[in-house]
Amino acid sequence: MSSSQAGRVSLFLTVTDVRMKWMHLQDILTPKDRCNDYETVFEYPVQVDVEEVISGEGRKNIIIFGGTGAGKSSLANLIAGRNIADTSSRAHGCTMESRSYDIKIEANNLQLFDTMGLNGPEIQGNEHLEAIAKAYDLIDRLGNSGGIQLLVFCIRGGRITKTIHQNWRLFDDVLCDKGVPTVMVITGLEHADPMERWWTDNHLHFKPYGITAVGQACVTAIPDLDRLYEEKLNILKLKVRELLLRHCEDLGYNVGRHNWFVRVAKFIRSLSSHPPSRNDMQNALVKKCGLSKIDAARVEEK
Ligand SMILES: Nc1nc2c(ncn2[C@@H]2O[C@H](COP(=O)(O)OP(=O)(O)OP(=O)(O)O)[C@@H](O)[C@H]2O)c(=O)[nH]1
Ligand SMILES: [Mg+2]
Repeated sequence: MSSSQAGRVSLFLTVTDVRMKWMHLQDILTPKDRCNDYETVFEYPVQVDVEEVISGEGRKNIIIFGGTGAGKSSLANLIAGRNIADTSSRAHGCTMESRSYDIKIEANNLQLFDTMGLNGPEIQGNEHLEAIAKAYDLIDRLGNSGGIQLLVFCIRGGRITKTIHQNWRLFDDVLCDKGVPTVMVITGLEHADPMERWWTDNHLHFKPYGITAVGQACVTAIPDLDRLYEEKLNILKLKVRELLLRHCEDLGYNVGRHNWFVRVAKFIRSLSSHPPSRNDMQNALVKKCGLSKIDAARVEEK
């Protein structure tokens, strides 16, 4: 028997499955909630995130990318139907930083990667060493969990800037070498009626930049703190979920991790307004990313 509320579920375990679930729950529960033996779990209602219990095998990786403040984290929350991602966290973040969240849509286990994109057409100062280290971390996690099944390009309805274009290049051209389907989600359209009109009016503007998508959704991802638009947001959530499931590949894009990383690191370096010296770069790659000296030297090769 179970009852759910706001993305969490109370489990009242039956005797038939109590032993297995008890073992799993011991890993998830805080020490305060743990029981010393599984018999006591019987008739012991506990609160756990249902996705935590059911995620894992056959999981598909979806990367949300786009410029600073485009609404990526808000979009992750819209898709999940609850607050999983921190919004407006750029003050503490760095390009290519990412957080991942497990969600389940119908029978699909998905891992949503909420990433931080470029906040300008160039990377300033020393940030690019940090960005390279974050890229390494992202590629490592993706490589270990089956690669990338779908890209979601998140942009705020408005004109296309150089920064938007560079973010597109970073993820679509460089990280995925054009080998992963991309869908576009346009946010900030709460005043557009109908929202899809934005796409009809603007899609041709993407052409000169080579930005193409296999599907798109026009939405608002604005947080509904007072729950005034619950019904409307629910419709948008279903629209975006349907878009993701329709275009998510079965097999993930996953190439040899070293070549993959070298390609991305070279591009990030090319965006730097003041690239560091060869030595600083190689030391950072060895220290921050755990690369061998030989691999670190390859990032420098033309
Ligand atoms: N009006 C409006 N505001 C939005 C929308 N989506 C997000 N916001 C707001 O825009 C701000 C930035 O949203 P985030 O979701 O943090 O954007 P982000 O792309 O994750 O930002 P960074 O992680 O900092 O790059 C927040 O104040 C959101 O509430 C939208 O569709 N419409
Ligand atoms: Mg964010």
